[in-house]
Amino acid sequence: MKQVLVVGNFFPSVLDDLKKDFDVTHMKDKDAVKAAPDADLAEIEALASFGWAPKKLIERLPKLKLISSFGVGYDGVDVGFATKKGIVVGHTPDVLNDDVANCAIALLLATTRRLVAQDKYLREGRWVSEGNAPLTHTIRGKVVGIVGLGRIGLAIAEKLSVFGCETVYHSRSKKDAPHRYYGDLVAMARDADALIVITPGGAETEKLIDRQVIEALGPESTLINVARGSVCDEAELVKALADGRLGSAGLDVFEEEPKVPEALFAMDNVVLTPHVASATWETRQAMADLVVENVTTFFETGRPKAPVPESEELLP
Ligand code: NAP
Ligand code: 8YV
Repeated sequence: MKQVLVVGNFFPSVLDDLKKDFDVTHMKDKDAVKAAPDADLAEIEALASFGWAPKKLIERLPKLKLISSFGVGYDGVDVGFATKKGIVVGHTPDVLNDDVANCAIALLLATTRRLVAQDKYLREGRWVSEGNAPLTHTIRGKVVGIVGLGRIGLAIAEKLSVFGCETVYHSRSKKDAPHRYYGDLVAMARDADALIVITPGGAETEKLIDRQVIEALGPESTLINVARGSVCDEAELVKALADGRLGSAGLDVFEEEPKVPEALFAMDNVVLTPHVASATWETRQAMADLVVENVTTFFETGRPKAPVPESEELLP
């Protein structure tokens, strides 16, 4: 029987389903893997993890053929090194588009309508002592710039149309989409009332949202980041919010999760969520099922159900 290493707190169904066809070793976290003797890893042919497969781990798995990663983003997988070693990578695209897009829209509305601050205002008794809470801003008629019009970006654009927003977008290449394309991100930020960032993480997009983009967005506008913390220059973002050079922000992702800059905690113009955009029972189950399917289809057919593009050169 082929050996599969499962790392992390997966739903029990993942272990139960894999055990039907494979000899499964479960390690609860990265530290358990780091502490495991090499002999325990010597026969492993597939790895299932929460987006974690650095070069150091891959080097310790001499028979590895497949990495099945939970999550659509695989910036924590050294896909370049894996591909060089002939190791295929699978991930969990599409099944999470709807919930991640919902979270982006929820953050946009919660931030522009100051929902968290309004809730606090009421609970603190200020409605009674000070009267009606301050007015906020509508998103109807506003220009929303999507940074990364991929699977999730398109789902966000579709939902934005219901709210009467004008959607524009930036990515490296122009898409076949009915929205205005900006090759220049700073120009888009200048024209937009809000940016929603939904690109992959990793070196290519590191600090794509830098001081220049933040300042072009400006004091009346909103930044929503549901991509990766690395995509935004967090220190610049915190400074711009504190100085009033950026109007507001809704953030699901951070540079050093689970650490979040404490300066943000006191800001009423900021809404924070702990990397939960895909975190519904339904979507997480669909992602878990796809992690299993990637392993089973790979060993049956030579192709995981959802390979990352970089693995295509290795596949039949
Ligand atoms: P996707 O379909 O591959 O779309 C990614 C988009 O980003 C593409 O339009 C791509 O277009 C653009 N892009 C890539 N590199 C870029 C760059 N350097 N500059 C500008 N645009 C760039 O991916 P997806 O399925 O929509 O997922 C996107 C990302 O969302 C994931 O990789 C993950 O990081 C994040 N995510 C976060 C959560 C969460 O819980 N917060 C959940 C799911 C996903 P071009 O190639 O033309 O540039
Ligand atoms: C996952 C995500 O929850 O899919 C992604 O890229 O960021 C989230 O949906 C996260 O990767 C869990 O490991």
